[in-house]
This record gives sequence, structure tokens and C-alpha cells, in this order.
Amino acid sequence: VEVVGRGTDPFALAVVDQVLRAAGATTIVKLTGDDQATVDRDRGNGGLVVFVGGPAESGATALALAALRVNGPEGLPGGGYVLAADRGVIALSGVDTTGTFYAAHSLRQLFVSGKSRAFAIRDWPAAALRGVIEGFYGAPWSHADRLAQLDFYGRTKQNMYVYSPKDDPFLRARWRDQYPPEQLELLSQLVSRATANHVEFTYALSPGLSVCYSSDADKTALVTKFQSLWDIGVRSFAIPLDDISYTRWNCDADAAKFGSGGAAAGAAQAFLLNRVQQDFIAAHPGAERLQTVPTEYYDLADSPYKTALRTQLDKAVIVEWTGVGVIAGRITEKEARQAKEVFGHDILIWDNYPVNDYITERLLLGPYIGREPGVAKYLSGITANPMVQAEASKIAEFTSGDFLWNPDRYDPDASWLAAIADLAGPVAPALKVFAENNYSSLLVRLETGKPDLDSPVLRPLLTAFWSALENGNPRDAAANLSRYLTAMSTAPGELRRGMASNPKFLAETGPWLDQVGLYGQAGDHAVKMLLAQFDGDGAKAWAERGELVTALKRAQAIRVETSRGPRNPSTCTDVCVPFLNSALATADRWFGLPGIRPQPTTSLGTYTDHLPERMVDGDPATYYWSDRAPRSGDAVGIDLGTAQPVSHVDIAMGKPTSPDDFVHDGVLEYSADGEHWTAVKTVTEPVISADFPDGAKARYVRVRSTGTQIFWLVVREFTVSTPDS
Ligand code: LTM
Repeated sequence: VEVVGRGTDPFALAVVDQVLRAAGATTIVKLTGDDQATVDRDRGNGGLVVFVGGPAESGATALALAALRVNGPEGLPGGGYVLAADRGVIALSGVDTTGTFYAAHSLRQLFVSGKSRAFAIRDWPAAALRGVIEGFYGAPWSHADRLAQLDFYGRTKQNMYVYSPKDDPFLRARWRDQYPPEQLELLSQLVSRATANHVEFTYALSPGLSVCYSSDADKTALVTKFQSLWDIGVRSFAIPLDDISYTRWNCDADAAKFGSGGAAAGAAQAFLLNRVQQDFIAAHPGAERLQTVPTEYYDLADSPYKTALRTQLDKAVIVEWTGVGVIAGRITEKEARQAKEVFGHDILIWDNYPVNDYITERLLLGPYIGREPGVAKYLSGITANPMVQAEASKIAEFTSGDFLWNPDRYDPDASWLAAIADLAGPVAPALKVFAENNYSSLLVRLETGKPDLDSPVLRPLLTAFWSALENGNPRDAAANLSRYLTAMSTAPGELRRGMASNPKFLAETGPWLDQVGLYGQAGDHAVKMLLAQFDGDGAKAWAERGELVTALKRAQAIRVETSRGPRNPSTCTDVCVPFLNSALATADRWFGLPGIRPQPTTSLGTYTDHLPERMVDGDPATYYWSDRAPRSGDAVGIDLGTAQPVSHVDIAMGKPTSPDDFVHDGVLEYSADGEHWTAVKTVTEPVISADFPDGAKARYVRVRSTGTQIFWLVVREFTVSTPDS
């Protein structure tokens, strides 16, 4: 029996229904608690009686709590609740309807975990605003992604979603245009789903690329657009002004009215925002507070721009800030307090984690770290900016939501394991292996001030294996290492089978899954190769070497299309490839092969998929292509892994269709330690063939530009020979 009131939250009730049915209830009777006699009679019938609704929703729950000797939720912050159970009675009582909804989700968690039948929980969030801002560059999330996200926020007790995808034309490039009806209908579905999950849907319009701040017409265009969203139920609005120029006006009228410089930009933005605040937000009872992202969103240094915002922007407006740095490694309590002072407004953090639009070859699957618990005291809240990969973002989102609920008790590692279990269910162990090989980010651990690195489990296993091999007793360490490498190689298959009901996750992570699997395979062959060599079994070692090289090549040939062009995924970063190269170098010494396995080095970026690896792939038809012309000091070359005797170098730059793409003015040089360099010859031609001086030892060989070049750089092959090769 469910005992409800007239105001009981229907969405909380739906969750309770699901929980009871999943627990085996076949008949659920709903009674209104207003009729105490009815409730008493039913309790006498011996069924489970569930009271749903806080003081504002149902009068009956208070009586049930009193009978259970548990205090009600009165006085808790918004979203707080009391959940209690004993002797066939369960009571869910939120301080508001959101609190009751959260109580229902906590009940679900308790039922799933099979924990005790008698409990009394009093729970509330530390931060008022907790959620996600879809604010990245690149392909916006799909409608299905967003619906799934909103459900996820609801059950992880996050109450905010900001709709701000940079590449939705109706938000930035064509911000003045009204949505076509079919798109408005989709937004309307998102708003309804957000409501059902007690999530505030914030609509963020970014006019900064073309707006004329002083123009009546543009203010009207903004308000008209907001009104169209208000009409479909949106009650929360933002005007982000990040990633725009404030040294250039979009109209002469702004120059005439505000002048120039940072103070003028702040004044212009405050002028427009204040008008929207007055003409739209204040004129719409029920509207949430307006939010903005200032153009200086990434630091704490006071400036004429920030002074203008601080003194002229309406105090009702909430200002978003990313912490110190666009991707803040850590955010301290002190910084949060300073942000409030410097910007002079309530602060909402736009946290650029796990967003990967600036490193599209990586997935960021580690936990949320580096934010001091005390930040919640000074902030309105935090919204995390996620990855293009919506489903994979849930790992980090789960943990940031967890932090915001109770930062003092937050344990990133425990939260991360819970996030993985939540996403993968029975195949959580495989997801854990996958995630720990896509783990590093720019965030740092509060305890150490250092970032998490990729492959935290694999690293010590490798170290133990190398030292055991050197000590002549490699079996146990090899077995431990192989067990983990096998888990890496089987993880893709296990996840593809075990998470078949989440095809989106599998599709968006596919190239990374394949690569982790192949590195696992290659690593396993490396261990077998080195053990065979240890046993003196050359034939087996050679066969394993072949398998290793095949798997490594396949891993490095994987491509993923991203907003920054095609990329080779980067998993197990700085661990797998160096291990495989060292294993090959060790084996090749034993086989009597030259043992040179150069890694490409470059100070330049890469144009599309013409990756640096292509200058060491032995194929002159493929090439590395820089993404700009080399400046003085830029260099391209190879790293041989260890300092060793070198005899000759051949370099082929340029290509038939871009014959000038070479270093016209440079020097060829080598170094054993990367610090002290010896020049071999000056470089003025695209093709170089040179001998090293007798007795030369090098780990690094490079061509360094000594002047500013006009042309980009193509390197087809960069080959170094040893005296015995
Ligand atoms: O961080 C902000 C306020 N703006 C942009 C984001 O849209 C972008 O996703 C991140 C990460 O590249 N950096 C920004 O500057």
C-alpha cells in the first residue's frame, strides 16, 4: 500500500512503484493519507505500507515518521529528505518534492544493494546546483543522449543541465533565428524529461560572435528567443560570453557608446545582461536567476573588465568561472572565495572535466579530483563540462555529482568504482580495466598535487616484471603481468557482450576499446617473447615477436574521426608503447638485430592524419605533415630510446605536390641526453644523407629550424643507421 497526499510528487511515486515492483510487489494500492482511518485499517492488514511525500505533499507521512520515532525533514536545505523504515512501514519525506524524489532513489539504491530492512536516513546536498553543462566544441549530443543523461542526473541526484553545445547553430552563429517547430518540439521533450527528473533545464544563448550590445533590436531578439523557450516550459536562462573577442566590436554603435578596452567590454556586457534581467527575467515570475559566462572566465586577476562587471552587472545574475585556468588542475576553497570577491557575484563553476574537445584522441574516464571540499561553501554549485561521448562521460559525471552532494565524505576512488558498477553492472571488472587505461587528465590529486596517470595497475606490474627478469626469476611477475594484460585483451569482448544493452557506449568508445584490447594482446606476446628468450627458445621468441609487432601495428593504425580531424586513439598513454618498444629492443639485442626502434619527435602539430609515426614507418609514400610553418627553434626528429653508436642518417622531406615543404634554413644535430647537441651539418635541401662523426653516440637526432620558414613541413622518412646495421 502506498499512502500519498494530494501534493505527492508523481515522479517520486513512479520511482517507488518501480522499486516495489522490482522487489516483487504484485498489487500496489494507493490510498490518500488524508483519511487516517483508512490508513490505520490497511496497516492492520499486514501488507507493506509506504508513505510517500514530505510535509508539503502529504500529511500522513509525518504521523508515520512519528510512529517510527524519526524527525521530519523540516529545516533541511532544498533537496534534503528523510527516509525511514521499520516493521512493515517505509516513509519517504522530502523537505520539498525534489527531496521526496531523492528519497525514492535512495530507496531504490537500498533495495538494489539488498541492505537492511530497518533504517533511518537523513540526507541533503551540500551544493545547491549540481550537474552538467553541455558546453563543448564538436558534435553536439543526440536527442537520445540527452534524454538518457537527464534520467541519469535524476537518479544520481543532480539537478541542473545547461543546454549550451558550442556547435548548435541556433545558439551561436544563428542565435537570433527562431527554432523551426520540429526542433522546438525536441527541446520541449527535453524540458519535460528534465522536469520528470527534478532537473532544471537551463537554456544558454551565446550571442557574442555578432551581438551589438547597445542595440534595442538585439536585446529584443534575445528576449524573443528566450520567450519561445519559456513557452515550452524553460524557466532557467543563461547568456554565455566565453570564447569571443572583446577588443573588437560587432557594431559602430558599441564603440561610440562604450569606447574601447576591457572596461568598455565589461560595461557593454553588463548593459545588455541588465536589460535582459529587467525586461525578461524580472518580468517572468517563476524564472530562475539569469546566468552568464564572462569573457574572462579563467582567472582571478582583477582587471578593468572584471571591475566593470563587478560594479555594473545586476547582482541577481550568477557568474560562471572555470577556476584558475581553462582546465583547472585544482580549485581551492580560497580561490572560490576570491572568485566571489573579484567577480562580485554569486559563482557557479563551469568545470572543464571530463571535456575532451581539446584532446580528441583521449577518453577521460578517471574520477573527479582536485576540488577542495570547502569550495561548496562559497559557490552556488558546479556544472561539469563533459565529453562528446555522452555515455562514457557518465563515469566522471557520477563522481562529480557525488562530490557535490557530500564533499566532506567524498572518496574519489570509491566513487569511481561505484560509477563503473552503475554503468557496467555485471561487467564492471572489464570496464574498470578499460577505464584505468583511459585515466589521466589535467586534474590533480589534492593529497599529492600530481595528476593521475594512465594505467595505474599496469605500471607497477611492468616495473616488477622488468626487475624480476633482470634478477633471473621472472615467472611469478610474468604471471601477474600476463593476468592483467589478458584482462586488457578480453575487456573489449566482455564489454561488447555485457553492455550490449548500451550500444551507444560501445559505439562511442569502439576505437579505444579496440586499442586497449590490442595493447593487451601485444603486451601478452611481449611477455611470452621475453620468457621464451629467457628459456633459450629462439623459435618461440621469434614467433611471439611477430605476433607482438602485428598487434602493435594494428593498434597504431586505428583511426577515429574527431572534430579536430582523424586521430589515433591514445590509451594506456606513456605505458604500453614504451613497454612494447623496450621489449622489442631487448629481444632484438638478443636476436642480434640492430635494435633501433625510433620514435618520432616534433615541436609542431599535425595536419589532419599525417601523424609523426609516418616518418618512421619505412614507407616513403606516407609522411608526417606539420600544421604550420616551422619557426626558429622548432625541430623534428627521432628518439632512439637509449644513447647508442650511430653512423648515418637519411632524411627525405617535401613531396611531389608540396616540394617546398621542408626546412630551408636549419641544422642537423644529435644528442645523447637531449640537452647537449652536436651539429652534423646545415640544412638547406629537402633530402639529406649524412655520416655522423666517428664514435658518435646519440639517443636523439633532429633537424632544427634556425630561421622562420614560409612553408609547412613534410617528412617522408627519417632513418638513422648504427655501425653494425
Ligand atoms: O570553458 C569555457 C567557458 N569555454 C570553452 C569550452 O566550451 C570548452 O569546451 C573548454 C575545453 O576546451 N574550453 C573553453 O574555453
